[in-house]
Amino acid sequence: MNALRESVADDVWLLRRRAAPTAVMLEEIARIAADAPFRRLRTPGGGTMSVAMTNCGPLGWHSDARGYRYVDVDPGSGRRWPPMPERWRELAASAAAEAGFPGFEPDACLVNRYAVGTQMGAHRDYDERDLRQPIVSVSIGLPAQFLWHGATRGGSLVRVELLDGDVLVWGGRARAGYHAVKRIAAPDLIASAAADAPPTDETGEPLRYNLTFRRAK
Ligand code: MD3
Ligand code: FE
Repeated sequence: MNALRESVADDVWLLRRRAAPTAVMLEEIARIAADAPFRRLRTPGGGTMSVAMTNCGPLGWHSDARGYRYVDVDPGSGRRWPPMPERWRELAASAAAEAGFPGFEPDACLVNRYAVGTQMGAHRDYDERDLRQPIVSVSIGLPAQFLWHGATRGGSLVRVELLDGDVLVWGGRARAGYHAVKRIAAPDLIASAAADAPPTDETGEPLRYNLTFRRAK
């Protein structure tokens, strides 16, 4: 069992292509974004994130001048976040179970959209109430270099290339670890000939999406 489960670090598991094919998920992302559009959030420090975000599920992650938090309505519209597709919830729960975290019931799914040149700096996810719950991440579209630092921001670095359909699960000792996504590179002609064409924005620019499933409350 679990021939496709790779250990990246203690309590960090990579399930290669576990979410492939991702075409249907792209349709679901488009449906979510039609209701709760992608937006670049402000940080408490006064910056603006390069990654655009939206959410689905009962709770959504939000950031503005007041800080980071989970909210049950989209501050952009005043309406509840769109529902989490049942298939997504099942995928997240079964991936968590395969990585050794049974009983995962996500109540939030943050959808990140990366254009070429965007990145996510080193950070920890600790806005969730119960840090014994894992996080499940699904990568879609352009490849990304994911950096795992562990307990400290400058800690021992593990680099993982995340490809379309890859699922990563963190929990236990890894749950509060620092991690980052390196600046997304323009598609490599040779590598992209071997992969499915990446999703694109309205102007034809290639994209990466990442879904992170969390138990926030
Ligand atoms: C590791 N997203 O949204 S996967 C994020 O690819 C985020 O968009 C990245 O980091 C992305 O916060 C990386 C998700 C992830 C989420 C939580 C973690 C990795 C984690 C918590 C602890 C360790
Ligand atoms: Fe994160």
